[in-house]
Amino acid sequence: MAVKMEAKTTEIQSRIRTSQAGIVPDFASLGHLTESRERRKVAANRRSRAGPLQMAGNRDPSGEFASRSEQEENGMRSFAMAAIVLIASPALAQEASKPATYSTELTGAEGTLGQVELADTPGGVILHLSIPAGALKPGMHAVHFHEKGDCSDAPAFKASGGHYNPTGHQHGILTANGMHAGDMPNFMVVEGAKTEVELFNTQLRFSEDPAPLMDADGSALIIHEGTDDYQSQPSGDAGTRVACAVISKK
Ligand SMILES: [Cu+2]
Repeated sequence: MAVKMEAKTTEIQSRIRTSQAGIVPDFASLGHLTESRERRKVAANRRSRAGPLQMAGNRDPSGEFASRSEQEENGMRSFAMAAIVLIASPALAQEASKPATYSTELTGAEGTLGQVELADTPGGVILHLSIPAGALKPGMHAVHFHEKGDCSDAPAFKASGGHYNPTGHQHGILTANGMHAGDMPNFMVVEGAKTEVELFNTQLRFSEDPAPLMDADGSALIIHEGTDDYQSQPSGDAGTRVACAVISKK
């Protein structure tokens, strides 16, 4: 299960990275993907309009019978093309819609500690963390979505509540009745290096059931001092909360 999730995350990352020259997979790159699909759609429409005219110009003038059957054929072709365009349009329009995004600051014990970017996709929520060098202790850290959008009690960050778990599961990807909707893999902070992490959570959406991040009391993104063991109850024995970000309806 862990391997499957990792593979999915890798696929998303490589899709985003290959779409743009930059290393940082900002959400403009998603727009770039949909933009090129839009261009293909326009080109396909142009071809379908130009097609029958070009074929009429190439008509063989030697026999009326032959040109009539060609005309019929051309008519059939343009009808078939129109049908394809009509069938394809709803799917293309759906693909072209850009995901909703949300940006918020990550707060530590002494103020701003980094940046959080979220994107709401048909398959789940993409989380992108940007944390400057030196802001977090080097090593592996747990990261979860917690149940309330409240980071007002720094440095404890207990006001954010427990893990976001609207579906009533146990904590951890290694647990039989797991996992919480807010559970995610640990990430690495390298000494002296900026941290850029991208995770994909298939259980969450911005506002759709069964696990909307932007419900009445919002949610919080919490980073812990230690590592999630993916099985201890109720929160993976991940240690103190060291950073918090509010996620709520704007
Ligand atoms: Cu947590």
